[in-house]
Amino acid sequence: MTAFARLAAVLVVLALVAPSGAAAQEVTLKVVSAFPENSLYVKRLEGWIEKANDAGKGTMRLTFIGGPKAIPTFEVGNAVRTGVVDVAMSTGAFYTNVFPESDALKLTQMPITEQRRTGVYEHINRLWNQKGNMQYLARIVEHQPFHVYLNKKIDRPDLAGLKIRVTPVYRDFFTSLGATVMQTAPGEVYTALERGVVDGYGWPIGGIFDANWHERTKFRVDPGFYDAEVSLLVNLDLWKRLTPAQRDHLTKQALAWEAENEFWKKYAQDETARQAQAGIQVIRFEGAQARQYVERAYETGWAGIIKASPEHGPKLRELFTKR
Ligand code: 173
Repeated sequence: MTAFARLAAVLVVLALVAPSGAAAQEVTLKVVSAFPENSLYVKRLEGWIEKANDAGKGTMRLTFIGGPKAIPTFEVGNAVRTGVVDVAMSTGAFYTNVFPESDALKLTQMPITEQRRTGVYEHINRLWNQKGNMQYLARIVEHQPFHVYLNKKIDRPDLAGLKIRVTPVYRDFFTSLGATVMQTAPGEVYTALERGVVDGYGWPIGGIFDANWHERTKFRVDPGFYDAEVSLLVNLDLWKRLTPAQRDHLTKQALAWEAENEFWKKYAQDETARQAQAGIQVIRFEGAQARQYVERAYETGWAGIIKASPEHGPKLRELFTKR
């Protein structure tokens, strides 16, 4: 062998055993969920991770660490901010302790596709970068209005004398309707109902069967209000460290999942029917009363956001409100 051939052979071996090119690196990311393991959200997350890993061999591997048993619901935001985890599935209401604007995502009145087209997504992501040290990767739940679920009957929009389980999503609205509110993570709702600690709870149209809350639910109040948001968040330092190929892969996979959001429209219909079948009665406000109820939800919701963030709240309201 010539010296040149020997050198070439050595280089080939080196390239095989010690890949130095970024393209050859597989990075492993830790993923957590702020929602319980038994939720449909987590089932869909696990399915997504499997697909992303199949497509990402040699580029990126996502490992699911767990739900609130691994990191408590209201700690997940800080875990992403500090890089204790790399990726989280959560909702803004669960990380207002990181920055209060997070809870405003419930108030978006246009689909995420439109948010991306019109620059609203860009605005959100910049704020999430700055205030949360997070990349706002994708919104993977929408078309899911929130409702009040009750075990005591009401005949007008008045929750006086009732104790209602909340998160920040519902706090200002339900308080303005006279409720006494008690915050819990989703994982504590069943026990609170079982013990009669609460007379009802806020939750989207879908999901009350996941942990058998339907067994402890007599009424749903219509109409719904806002739009449930669940999103994928990535620690920003990690995001910046990824190679372009890794970022592209993660973005592509997240967008593919986000593109499935039509799913939630059918799911809302199915869950409505399932609730009726389970004997859950509907308390329905009609006409002007229904309109005022929803208006009040947005008024009190935005008042809460703007009070917490006079700096960013008004702009978010402008961007998120359908004209
Ligand atoms: O826990 C909640 O009621 C809540 O805030 C929420 C937010 C988004 C989806 C589902 C629940």
